[in-house]
Amino acid sequence: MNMLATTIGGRTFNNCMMNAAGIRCQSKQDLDALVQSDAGAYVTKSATPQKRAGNPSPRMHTLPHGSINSMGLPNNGLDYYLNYVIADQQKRPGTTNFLSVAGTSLADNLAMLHQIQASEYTGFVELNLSCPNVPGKPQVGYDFDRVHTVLDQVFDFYTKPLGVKLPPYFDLVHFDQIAAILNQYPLTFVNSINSIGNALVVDPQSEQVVIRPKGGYGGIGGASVKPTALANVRGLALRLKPEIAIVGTGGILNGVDVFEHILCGASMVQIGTQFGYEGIPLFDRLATELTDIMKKKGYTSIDDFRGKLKTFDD
Ligand code: RRO
Repeated sequence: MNMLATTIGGRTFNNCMMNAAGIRCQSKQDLDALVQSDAGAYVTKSATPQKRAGNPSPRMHTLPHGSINSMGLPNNGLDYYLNYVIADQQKRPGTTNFLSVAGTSLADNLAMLHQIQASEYTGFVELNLSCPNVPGKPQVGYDFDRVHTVLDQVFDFYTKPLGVKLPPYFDLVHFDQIAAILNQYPLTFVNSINSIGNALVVDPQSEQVVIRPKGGYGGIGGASVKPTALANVRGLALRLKPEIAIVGTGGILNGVDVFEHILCGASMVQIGTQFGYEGIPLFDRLATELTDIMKKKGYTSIDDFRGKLKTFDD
């Protein structure tokens, strides 16, 4: 058995690393490159029912320790991604990938999930409850009653494996509250975290914001979000029922970062900002780096250390 293999919802992946939604996964060409890569799976750009152009540019900006973006859900529409994952499933039976959906209303999410339920698709769906960048549309993940309503209505009819992509939480009481809701549903996984939303980056030289949408407000990803991501992965791993796997996303640049996410409880990790900067070779590098760490420590599978972070109370 491959050292980096992982299992979620009874599906096995050869490698526990993959792209994060939105990064190099919007076109067929992007997705084909991920299929050919060392990544253990891919996730498609979050889809809306119809194609969207997204927000005006500049809408992404590189930072010394990460990135800020306000893309505004540019995507080719659900049909495009659903056709892609179904065709891929026919070509490569036995593999599982992630289809991300992010309706800007509950009605849109339900309509998309009805279409997926009725289709031949058998892979994972990642329901994005945390897009921070659509003007006038708050992040569902910060409205706990709304999360309850959405999941009640989804699980009324949806029977295929489904997970949710969450925003970062910043209070332990919020970990308790969101976990108490998520534990009521047959979720296959929870993905934590999306970007840290509605941050503001200022260029002191030009005395201007660095991205155009929403007056410069956007989501932060990359190195600077790692401690927040680890806190959320660990916070959820300690509170969710064991049937719900954790996908850890946020601040991964190297094998040590992957190792830390897994120690905090992640069964799979996703890489966003750094995959955007580095492209496909990233996955080979991370696999080598994580394998080296595991060999030095005498671990032969990620289950040997997953969730086993120690505290001073242990
Ligand atoms: O497209 C975006 O602006 C976007 C989305 Br949907 C998301 O979930 N997270 C993010 O940082 N950007």
